[in-house]
Amino acid sequence: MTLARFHMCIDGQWLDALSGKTFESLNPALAEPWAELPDADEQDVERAVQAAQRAFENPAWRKLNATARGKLLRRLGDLIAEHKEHLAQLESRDNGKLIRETRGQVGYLPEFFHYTAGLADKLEGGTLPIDKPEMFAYTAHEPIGVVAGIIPWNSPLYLTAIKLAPALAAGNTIVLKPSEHASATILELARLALEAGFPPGVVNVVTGFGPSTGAALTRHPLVRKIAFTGGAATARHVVRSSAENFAKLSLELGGKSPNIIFADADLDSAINGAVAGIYAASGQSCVAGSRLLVQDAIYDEFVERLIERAKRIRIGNPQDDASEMGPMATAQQLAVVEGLVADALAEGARLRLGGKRPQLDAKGWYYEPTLFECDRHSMKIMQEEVFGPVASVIRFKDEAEALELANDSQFGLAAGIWTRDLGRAHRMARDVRSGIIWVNTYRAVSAMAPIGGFHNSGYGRESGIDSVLAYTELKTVWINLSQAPMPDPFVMR
Ligand code: TXE
Repeated sequence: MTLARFHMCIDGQWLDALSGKTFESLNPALAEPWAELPDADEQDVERAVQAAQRAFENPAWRKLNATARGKLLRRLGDLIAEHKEHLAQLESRDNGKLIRETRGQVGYLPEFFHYTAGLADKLEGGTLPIDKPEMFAYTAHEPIGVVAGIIPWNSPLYLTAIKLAPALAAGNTIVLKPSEHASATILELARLALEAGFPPGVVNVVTGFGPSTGAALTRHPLVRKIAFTGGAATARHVVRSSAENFAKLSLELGGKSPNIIFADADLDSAINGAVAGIYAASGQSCVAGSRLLVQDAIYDEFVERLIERAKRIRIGNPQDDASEMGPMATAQQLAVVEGLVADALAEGARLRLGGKRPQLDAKGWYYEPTLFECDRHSMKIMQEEVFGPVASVIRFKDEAEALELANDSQFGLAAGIWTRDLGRAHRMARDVRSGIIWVNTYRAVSAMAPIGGFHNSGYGRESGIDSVLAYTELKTVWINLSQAPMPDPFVMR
């Protein structure tokens, strides 16, 4: 089979790596290569960052007013809408995500650009009610400079959009480093950005591996902000790099999110919510509701009905409209899932469903929907992120215990609360330590809604009205209105 051939986007040019090296991207549904991409090393990253720095200083971008930047973003959103089927197909082939899910995600993607476009010219500073009568002082938001966007493989377009749109709205330039497992759609996005009219060098994409391409980018002295989504181990490398260049950082690192089902919940909805939380996207979602906490009175019924529903999930080719669960995106991730399932069995968790690869004709990296019942919340399968279709369920007796279990985690990204009791919904929403709380729903996303986590789920927020501010520097300007001579230079004024 001939491989599709992609090039990197640096300074508006479509380039190979200077070394000429390439790597292959694999189709997870077939476990075979489908595309070949440049393997960027330090010198390619240098070219990309220099291009981004030049573009940052170039009046064609630097002097473009905020309203004009907003218009470019709006145009990019429109172009994404025009090309949505192509982007959805490409992402599904590259990372094995269901076509129905990539269509949904790409269909909504323009909203991130349109919403953020409207924020570009609303970054108002303020005049300060300064307590020194001879002074006038104000603040202004300015772009930071070159941004590095480090993107994982699970939802590349969405996770890029929530970095790219605010970075550009604020007037920065960016070098994106997509995952080595799923780069194709990010290159297409760069093509659309050029078509929309962003000057060359404003949006660059370097392709390659984390420890080489990614590390060269995050430690580069001209990089002023790093927006990272990925795993905690990698995040530690990124945090260390930022000790070199003092780049500002945002980290979104996944979690072990509790999905809490009270006895008074609408059970049909809660079961759908549990399935959406852990089996959608084969569990490869940062907000996966992988910890099911279920109240005693409905525990047995809930578990039996969840198993019955999960057994009917259609596993199959992600490009088939009828499929409900596709493969794991990478062979490595499948190995991670198998390792954690083995650990759970060894620790005494009761396997109620799945726990193995399905019998399919395809040789992709498929894994069955899996459910463990646990007696102890300290079990590894209750504490570690699996990033696969593996849920663990445990019972609780009352609200206080539900809260205690929910907060017994190193993470704090998301939580689901299923109840018809309004007061309880609000109490739990107040007391659960997570960045996102969903009440009687799960996995809802909006351009207007911030996402990000507490604790080891990272820091910083993406999306929402403040997201653009995270891509700005705040400047304070003092104007001396007095005509009097400068007073005593040795006294702070
Ligand atoms: O991601 P990595 P991996 C979690 C999930 C998964 C684990 C590891 O639990 O099992 O992370 O996944 C780039 N300097 N999430 O290994 O390594 C890399 O090339 C700079 C949660 O696939 O974090 C890719 O572009 N960059 C998550 C990006 O980092 C480096 C989504 C993410 O890869 C680098 C994915 C380095 N030294 C996995 N090393 C979420 N929060 O949604 C790697 N990279």
